[in-house]
Amino acid sequence: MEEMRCIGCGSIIQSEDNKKPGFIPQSKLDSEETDIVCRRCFRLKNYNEVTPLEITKDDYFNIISEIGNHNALIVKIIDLFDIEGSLIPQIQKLTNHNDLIIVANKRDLLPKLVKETKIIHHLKKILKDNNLIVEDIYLMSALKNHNIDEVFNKITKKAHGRDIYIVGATNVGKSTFVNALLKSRAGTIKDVITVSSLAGTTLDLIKIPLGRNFIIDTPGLVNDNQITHYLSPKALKIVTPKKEIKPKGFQLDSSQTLFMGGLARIDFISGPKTSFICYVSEFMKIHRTKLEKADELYSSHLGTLLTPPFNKDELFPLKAHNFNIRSIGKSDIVLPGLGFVTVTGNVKVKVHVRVNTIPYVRAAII
Ligand SMILES: Nc1nc2c(ncn2[C@@H]2O[C@H](COP(=O)(O)OP(=O)(O)OP(=O)(O)O)[C@@H](O)[C@H]2O)c(=O)[nH]1
Ligand SMILES: [Mg+2]
Repeated sequence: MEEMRCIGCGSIIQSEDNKKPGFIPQSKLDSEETDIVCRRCFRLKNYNEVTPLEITKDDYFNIISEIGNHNALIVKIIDLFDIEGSLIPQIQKLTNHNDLIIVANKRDLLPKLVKETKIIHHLKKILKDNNLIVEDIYLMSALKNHNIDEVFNKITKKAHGRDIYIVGATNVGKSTFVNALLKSRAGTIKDVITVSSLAGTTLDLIKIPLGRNFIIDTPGLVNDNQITHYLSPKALKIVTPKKEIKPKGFQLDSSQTLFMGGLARIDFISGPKTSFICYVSEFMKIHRTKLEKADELYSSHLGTLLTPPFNKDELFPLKAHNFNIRSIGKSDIVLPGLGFVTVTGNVKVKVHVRVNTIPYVRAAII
């Protein structure tokens, strides 16, 4: 008999161990007819209740490297709000150099003003810096159903009858994309695959026949560089924007500091008075203070005035990086996973972010 799989997360259905993926009580299993969902997916979908269960990095690499045995098209989803955290440069090697297409998701979060050509230009540079060779790059919003059909048509054309694997880091929207395709192509009404703001929702391959070939949803790689991986659900709600990011501007003199909650800090070391335009979640609390008071504020008010973090578990040391920005135009200081801050002209800044996340400066995308 063919093994049964949970349609929500891809796990093999079992009734032996309720701590392992795919668990469903035997009594329920006997009464169930089609489209079985495991208890974890049932609780997530119906009560938004999280049962922590992560696949290990080894499991992930085993599942993904299996793709390398097939002649397939790899569609790698990137989160436009955390490009670096969701890049996974090793994906090309892991999938045995099958053809690779990049789809940058969550376009709805970036201001409409941002030109697509600028985003693509920026992505191309990052991909090149990471030695990734890609067939094409598309932008979409899986959640807002923006560009879904266009992306589907393009990837099916490129697939030439091969199966299409949807891969990427956790939380980039792989399952949301496959659900959107099912709605638009197969006429399903509800989300078939479980999606959530939790990292590691999909646990195994989910193979879906669509048109001439299969589309296969895959688990995401939990990436140590993704700041969101270290935050509690409460903090995640603050850090993750829900809609188009609206800029918040601060006129700063040098020797002033901006705190993004207690998660990041930008010290304006030197340069003429200028505006720091913050593109972060609408819920993020931004504090301005004098540079000379910043250390004291951080040590005495972290977790109270400066939140998130909210509790000891999500405390992590910040590491400082110096940038001497020389530009006749605008530059973005990118705080991976949190957003970016646009400055104009020549400014010297010190950027403090969580160790393991690397901030950087790019030509402004707006
Ligand atoms: N704003 C926005 N949010 C999105 C978009 N696509 C997905 N999301 C949200 O991102 C979160 C993760 O979505 P999933 O589809 O579960 O992500 P995934 O890549 O399948 O994650 P794993 O299965 O954990 O690897 C959910 O809260 C989605 O609602 C999008 O286009 N825009
Ligand atoms: Mg998923």
